Parts: sequence; C-alpha cells; structure tokens
Amino acid sequence: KGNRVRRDGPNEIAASTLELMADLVPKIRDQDEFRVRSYKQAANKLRAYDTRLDSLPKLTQIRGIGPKLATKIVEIFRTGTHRRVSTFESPEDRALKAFGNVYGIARAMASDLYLKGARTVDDLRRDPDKWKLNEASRIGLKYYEDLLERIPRSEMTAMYERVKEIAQDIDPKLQLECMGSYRRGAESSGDIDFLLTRDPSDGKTHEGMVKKLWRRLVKAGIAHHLLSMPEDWNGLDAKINGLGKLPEGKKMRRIDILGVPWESMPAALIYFTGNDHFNRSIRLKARRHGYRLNQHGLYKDVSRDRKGEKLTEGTLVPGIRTERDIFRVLKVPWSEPEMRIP
Ligand code: DCP
Ligand code: MG
Ligand code: MN
Repeated sequence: KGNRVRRDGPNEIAASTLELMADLVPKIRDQDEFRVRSYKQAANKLRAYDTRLDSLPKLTQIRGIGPKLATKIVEIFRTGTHRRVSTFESPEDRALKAFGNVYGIARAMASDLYLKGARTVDDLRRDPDKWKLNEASRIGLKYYEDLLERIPRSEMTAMYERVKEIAQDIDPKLQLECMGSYRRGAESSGDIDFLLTRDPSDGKTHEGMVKKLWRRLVKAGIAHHLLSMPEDWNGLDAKINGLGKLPEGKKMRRIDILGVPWESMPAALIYFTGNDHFNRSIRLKARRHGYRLNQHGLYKDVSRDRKGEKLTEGTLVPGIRTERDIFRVLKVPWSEPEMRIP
C-alpha cells in the first residue's frame, strides 16, 4: 500500500496512452522536456484516482492538468486512443488486429485468445488444439493469406458468369446478381456477394434454391467450405457464408449468397449494393420521413415511442417494383450503384 502505483484503475487507458505520447514527443518535434514531463505526471495522477476522469470539468480540477491536456485525455477516453499515437500500436492492438483478419475469429474470440497468451497468427496455426479453435477459424487460418488478398474485377466477373450459368441450369428463371463492391464498379473486391431470387408469377419460387445452388457449386469444384450453417437452408431468405474459387483459380475466396423473396428485391438490391455508409444514410432518411427501410422492404406507418424504438413493424409500401421506386418515395435523388459511396 502507499506509493504502489496501480495499473488497473479506471483511468489506465488514458494514463498509458499519455505515457506513449510522452515517448513520442521528441520524435515529432524538437525536444520538449516540459511537455514530456507534464504527460508523465498527468499519467501518474490519473492512476491515483479510482473514479473515471473522462470529462473536462473533472479533469481541469486536477492540479497540473490544464484545458489542453484535459481535451487530449477526453479524446483518449472517447476514441480509445489519441490521433498522435494511433499509428503506434500496443502488442494487444497488434494481436487483435492480426486475429481480426482471420476469417472465423470474431472480436470476442480474439480478445479471449489474447488473454490466454496468443500473440500472432503463427501461434494459433502452430497449435489450434491448444487454443481450442472452432472449425470455422481453423479454415480461416488455413487460407489466411489467400483471404487477405483482394479479388480482381476480372476474376469476379468470371466467377459471376460461371455461377450464373449453374443457377440457370438448375432453373432458367432463377435470377442471380453479383452485389457489394462489384456492383458499385470496384476494380477489386474483398469477397463475392450473390443475391438469388425468382419471379414467382408462374407459381414457382426459389425456395430451397440457395442450398441447391451451393450443392451444385460443390460438385462443380467451386464451393469448398461452408462456414456459417444457415438456420434455414430451404427458406426464401436463406443465407450462406462460404469459401470457394474457380477450379482454375489459385486463391480461395469468400462467397456470400443471400436468397430473397421477389417482393424484397428492390430493398435487397439497395441493401446488398451498399456501401454500408450509404445504407446508414438512406435508412436514416427513411426514418425521418416516417418509413423504415431494411433488406426486406420499405415499410410505412411504423409507430415509435418517444425514444424512437419501434412499436409496430408497419406495412410494406405498395407499388414498389424497383430500386428507383424506393428512392422516389424517400425523395432521394437517384444515384447509380457506382455513386453510392458517401
Ligand atoms: N452491408 C451493410 N452493413 C454491414 C455489412 C454489409 O449494410 N454491416 C451491406 C453493404 C455492403 C454489402 O452489404 O456493401 C456487402 O457487404 P460486404 O461486407 O461484402 O462489403 P462490400 O461488398 O461493400 O465490400 P468488399 O469489397 O470489402 O466486400
Ligand atoms: Mg463484398
Ligand atoms: Mn460480403
């Protein structure tokens, strides 16, 4: 007790970041002894408190912490780092970043692995049993290098054409679209996103077809690993995450397939074209006009409580046949997929 400095208090993130910044100061500018000392002293002062000091009024009460330093500390609490050190990573940041790049390892699992002592992707690869890795992450590790690579547009197009042929061989009325960054015209993509549907006006739907398509892709030597077990393979909304490549392809790629009911196509096209920022802004716009937009459709008469939580789902807006119809109803000027990158 007494002068032992605790390093697990509620202000540790700010304290340790200030120390990092102190180390960086001389590298950024000329020697700035005063600033280095004030960062280090502030770090130790913060460690002496057992309440979280994350606001300007609380911080400026402390002797030696002026408004400028207080602003920096607030930024650290808010963002988890400070602009000046965000290029400078801790071992934990490095490990979490590396694990986050492994397909099949979610954020919580990455933290867990770090706490158990894993530091690098090679650590995990050397002994998957020791870390009790699940099947999906073992496959992610196996193709770690492949899956970090971007997919050239020419390969995306080749894959799209081949898969479309197979889909139409199953049923000529199946409609397959290649979505995501490919539809936005990107020169390369992170994965391959497919949307599958069928016009039901002749009485038949695409029910069961996502599963059937995947099976046919396996037979064709294109689909290799199914990573997320779809809850409902056979429904109209089936979704698959897997890995595959063209038989002549060198690298394994991520493939997402989403089945959607015909009526949902306009909304699903918008959703799966993205990008995610565009989706967020158009959904917000819908909300402001009293609508609700998601991948299933555009809904009206959604009632919300004072906090904005929805009380009723609302009803589908009638007469929506295309993406343009949704833009029109929401009074959003039409933008081609290539332009949906706000
Ligand atoms: N999407 C979304 N919100 C998410 C994930 C996805 O709105 N959290 C939508 C928008 C994306 C689309 O789905 O554009 C496809 O998702 P991807 O993760 O495949 O992203 P992109 O295809 O846009 O980019 P990439 O080239 O990295 O695959
Ligand atoms: Mg994609
Ligand atoms: Mn995707």
